[in-house]
Amino acid sequence: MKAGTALRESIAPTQRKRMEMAADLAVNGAPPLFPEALHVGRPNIGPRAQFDALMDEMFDRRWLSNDGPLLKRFEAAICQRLGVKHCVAMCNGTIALEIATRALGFSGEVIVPSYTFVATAHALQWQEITPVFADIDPETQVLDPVAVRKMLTPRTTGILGVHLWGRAAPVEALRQIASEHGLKVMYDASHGFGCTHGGVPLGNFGECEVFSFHATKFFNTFEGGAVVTNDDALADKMRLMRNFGFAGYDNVIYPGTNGKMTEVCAAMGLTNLDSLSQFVSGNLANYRAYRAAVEGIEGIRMLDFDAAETNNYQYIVLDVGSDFGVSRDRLIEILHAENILARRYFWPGCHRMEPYRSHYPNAELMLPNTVRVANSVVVLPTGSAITPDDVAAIASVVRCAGTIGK
Ligand code: T4K
Repeated sequence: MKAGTALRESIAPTQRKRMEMAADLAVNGAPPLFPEALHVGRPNIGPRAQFDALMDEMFDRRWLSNDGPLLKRFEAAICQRLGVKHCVAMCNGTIALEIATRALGFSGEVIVPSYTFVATAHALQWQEITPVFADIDPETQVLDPVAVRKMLTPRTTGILGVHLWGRAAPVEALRQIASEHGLKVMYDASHGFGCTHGGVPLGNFGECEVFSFHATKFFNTFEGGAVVTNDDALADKMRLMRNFGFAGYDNVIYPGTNGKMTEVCAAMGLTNLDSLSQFVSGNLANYRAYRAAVEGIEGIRMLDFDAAETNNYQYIVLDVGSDFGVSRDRLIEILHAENILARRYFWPGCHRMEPYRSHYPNAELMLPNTVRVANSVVVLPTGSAITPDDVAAIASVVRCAGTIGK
């Protein structure tokens, strides 16, 4: 299969139902616009023959895991692409976060956004480090440095910023806060593979950065993740931690865990790395199609990617304002009825998930922007399984939904 080929039998745009009035909507009894579900997070997959050739190599070699040759090639390829010194590949992004935060010596309290996937907070909580939630900037949807300053206490040891949607956290301001208070900063760059800040690839900021290579990410290794860093000692420590603390046969010098990436996953990574430019161009075409199609819909704002940076365009994020025709949640119901499985990422915010909801019942008082954004965001399908024609059809549902109640 060619990279980027759509898997779904698509209905010719001319045969699709017209979306002109409320009666055209599936929630009102009309047939759904799409016969099969359109997902957010359909994997981008490179050429199967390339992957198969690597699998043949692997089976012939009978080397399946534990620092195998494909893993080494994969780590070297990541370093080269990002311009970082070290890549420590892992079995998933969550374990990579746990290992990175532990290797940095985080303890006590660490400041994180609440508006992120829950794994960012859980990676800390799992190690009995307290995630302290700071508010976001409502425009960029990443940490607000002013809010970060408000959450500092004598127990704060670090800041874990998130490059949400592939948009860089305010790295310069966070560096400044960290240096004033003797803190360490690292980033959850799970959404940011292939994106830059000031022309520098994400992966080069803070003490280290963590990527998720989960199936739903712009770049995937089935499951997988990595910590990248320019710090030699930190990389050595994380390599030990990833492999039970083994420093050679029978010699354990550290309390480690099992964070290893398999050869199968490394092979998927090597395959997909070669197709990244096709994945980006598909995403970019969809992003432009969405921009054009939602333009002028009252109450809908689509998040921009900064054209001065390199972006992966993996997330299509709409902000549904109070002047839109229906509520955000009703829009989601309308889209789902059409087989468009839009998501409310990252509703309701980590602070309203357990155990944080019970630990900090009043957290919301410090998180007004998080609450507003989490209540108004809709993430729409894109990626190599979606075409610009699909995008136009999806946007026609949003436009039609907006006319209800007006
Ligand atoms: N930090 C951040 C900021 C993250 O976003 C994530 C992961 C992490 C840390 C942790 O990294 P990992 O430990 O996961 O490497 C998904 C993913 O499971 C999760 O990896 C991801 N973030 C999060 C944003 O999304 P769900 O609960 O939304 O997954 P699910 O099963 O609903 O899948 C999403 C859609 O993708 C489905 O509608 C179907 C489609 N899909 C999914 C898979 C797995 C496919 O079409 N094919 C597939 O193989 O969490």
